[in-house]
Amino acid sequence: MELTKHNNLVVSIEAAMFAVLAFVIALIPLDIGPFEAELGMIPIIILSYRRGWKPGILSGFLWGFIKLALGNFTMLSVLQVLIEYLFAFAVAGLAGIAWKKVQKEVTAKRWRQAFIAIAWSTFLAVFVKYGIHFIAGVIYWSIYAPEGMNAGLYSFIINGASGVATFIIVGAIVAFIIYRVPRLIFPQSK
Ligand code: 218
Repeated sequence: MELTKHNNLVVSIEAAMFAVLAFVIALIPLDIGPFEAELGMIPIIILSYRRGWKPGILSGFLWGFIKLALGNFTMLSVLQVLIEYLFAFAVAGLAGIAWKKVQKEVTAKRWRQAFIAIAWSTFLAVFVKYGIHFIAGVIYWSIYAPEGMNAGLYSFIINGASGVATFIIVGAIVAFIIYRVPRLIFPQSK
């Protein structure tokens, strides 16, 4: 097989494998009522530093697709499901916009710089994902708001707290994993 085709195939297979890993890791019950920390973002973000944002987005999309295929989701409307389980999961791969930077700093063992790049790019991915859940929350989830509470405030509290918890936990674990096993983000070329 032509080398670029072979490489694309390897990248797609990795995207699928990391999506399965994300699904499995996210089965760890970290939800407290309506609050959550989305641990499944860990493998998607690591893949996005390994292969870039496009494979990262593909992997996030596949993760959402697996959740839908296995019935691991809450449906309030068809559009809500598409927005919250395909679009919002795909954007986890956005962290990959820092992939060259993260790879460069890790190669040079400039850990402080590497952690800064991991922090802002993980923040970006989490912020956009929970921004989408916030909007979906205002539109679709207000029926669950306590009596008299404004839909926007309710969604902001739920998704804001979940986003902050996700950023802190996922960011710290991704940084720790890359620090301990840097070769995870460097594909072996043959
Ligand atoms: C106010 C509110 N409650 C629940 C949801 C749904 N939501 C929030 C965060 C993450 C996810 C993906 C599955 O973990 C979902 C479906 C919301 N948007 N807003």
